[in-house]
Amino acid sequence: SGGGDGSGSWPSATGSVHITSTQVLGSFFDGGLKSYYGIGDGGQSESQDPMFEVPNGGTIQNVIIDAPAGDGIHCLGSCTIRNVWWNDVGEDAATFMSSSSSATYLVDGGGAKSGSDKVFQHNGAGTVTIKNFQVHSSGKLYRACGNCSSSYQRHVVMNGVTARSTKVLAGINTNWGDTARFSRITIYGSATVCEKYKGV
Ligand code: ADA
Ligand code: CA
Ligand code: CA
Ligand code: CA
Repeated sequence: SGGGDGSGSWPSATGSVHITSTQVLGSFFDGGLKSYYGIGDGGQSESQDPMFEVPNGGTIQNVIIDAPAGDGIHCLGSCTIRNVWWNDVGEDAATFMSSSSSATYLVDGGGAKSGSDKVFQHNGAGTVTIKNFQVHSSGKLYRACGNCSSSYQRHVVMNGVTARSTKVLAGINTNWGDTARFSRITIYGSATVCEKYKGV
């Protein structure tokens, strides 16, 4: 917490919760900064179950996610992910899935470590905002899906992000009109800020 730019201190868990199936949340869930773990194998196989499914308009906050973390958080529509900390990202950390071009997904505070490939995976339409967030030892902080069956236009706004040992901040498909905006970015080591792809 603190900092406002993703430079705050990484929290310790207040307890731990082993889950064995996806937690299908209501419109508001506060995890009390406990550690949740137990879905999937911690590796990169696709189609692992998510840890948490958040409904359209829902908020998940104050959660620590530990391995194995499966497919992370799924936002079925607009959502807020506030002060959520991934100690070891699973296949990815969260997936944004709305079919509406006006969907807004907000990641506010928190951080992610050890995402072998992607942290935030944008498969639906709309705009992902990532603010006051830190990422360590990961591939891409954000990727607009390059091969999903719906070639939506996808947008990302990063405001107050600190990256360490991370290869790429955003990967977007310029042929589909995706956009990425950056402000208050701090990079330790080297990173590509925006990698442009051709979606297929
Ligand atoms: C890979 C895959 C995509 C999608 C994504 C995900 O990037 O190529 O089609 O499945 O993973 O949602 O994890
Ligand atoms: Ca994937
Ligand atoms: Ca990992
Ligand atoms: Ca995934």
